[in-house]
Amino acid sequence: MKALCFSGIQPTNVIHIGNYIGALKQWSDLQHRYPCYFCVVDLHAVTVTQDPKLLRENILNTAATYLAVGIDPKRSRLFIQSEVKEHAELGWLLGTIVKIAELQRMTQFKDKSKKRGESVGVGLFTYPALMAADILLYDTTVVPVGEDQMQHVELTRTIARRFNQQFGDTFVVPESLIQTTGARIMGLDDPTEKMSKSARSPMNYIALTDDDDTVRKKVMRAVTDSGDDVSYDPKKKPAISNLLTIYHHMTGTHLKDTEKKFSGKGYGDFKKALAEAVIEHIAPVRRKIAEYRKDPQQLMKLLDEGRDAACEAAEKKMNLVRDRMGLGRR
Ligand code: AQP
Repeated sequence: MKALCFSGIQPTNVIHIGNYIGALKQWSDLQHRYPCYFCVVDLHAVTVTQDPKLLRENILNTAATYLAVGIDPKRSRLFIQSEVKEHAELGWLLGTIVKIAELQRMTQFKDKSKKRGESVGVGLFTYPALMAADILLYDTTVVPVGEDQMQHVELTRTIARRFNQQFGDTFVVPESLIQTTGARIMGLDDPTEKMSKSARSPMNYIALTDDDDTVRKKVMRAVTDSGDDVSYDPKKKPAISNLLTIYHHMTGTHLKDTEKKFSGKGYGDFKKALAEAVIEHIAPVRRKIAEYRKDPQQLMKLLDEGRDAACEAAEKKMNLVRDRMGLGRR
């Protein structure tokens, strides 16, 4: 069986360094090991209210970000989820396979619905069925995910096995591929919650499009712990440990070496170094995003090509699924 990788990001806002460390950075390496499908998952984005004009902007910015971090359209298929209709169709069908109790156990749904109360739509609840469809449509074998998405990949595996048992061998059962350090980057304004695109304040995250001064301001204002020693201890010092983790991912420096380097220097010096490390890493990405956005024709052409290739594979799989389930006419 051919190894294949699928992943996606919701175009719900600007992409932040949590998305970069937890997902994008891995993707650009993975494409050298596997054929990859990288999708802008706009159907997932609308599971919470979006402004239509802004959503279109965010879709193109997200696609430009994929390219800017090094996703190579010659190696990988880059496309927009809603442009391949089979995602929605298979999402519906898998919704008939997954159990309500399984969806109720999803911690991401619990967290997101707690914040939104009565206004939660059914789509947010059935989100994992659509995510399973995204993955299973392409015979994906590996799914690079942050810790927060692991539960959804586990459920995808359950759904695939159940479908195969009920209707015969149809889907490949995929594996999660997770980074051990820095899989969960926490908010700069609150190290007890993960950094999130839809955070209330932009002080929560560093966007890949933030200019240098904004990065400096956000890092310098990031919440710290009591005391002043720069040491890694996620339980006792969650804020500084989070900043150390980001520093590690920006510079490749081991945590112990960074602790040594800043021993006796206090938080201020460390934060200044962190801000410069982040800038050095993301400023070229920001410039490339701007270049892709300035040349819409190139971006559109690449997205057309990605869509066509994805459609071809998805159509083939859906023909098999319809056949196995006895839908429609032959
Ligand atoms: N804080 C994070 N640390 C590490 N990885 C993260 N990811 C997200 N936040 C962090 C990883 O980024 C990928 C894309 O995520 P998504 O857009 O599908 O949705 P999400 O996980 O819900 O990301 P956000 O930023 O929190 O968006 P909103 O606020 O819109 O829900 C995933 O691989 C995820 O693990």
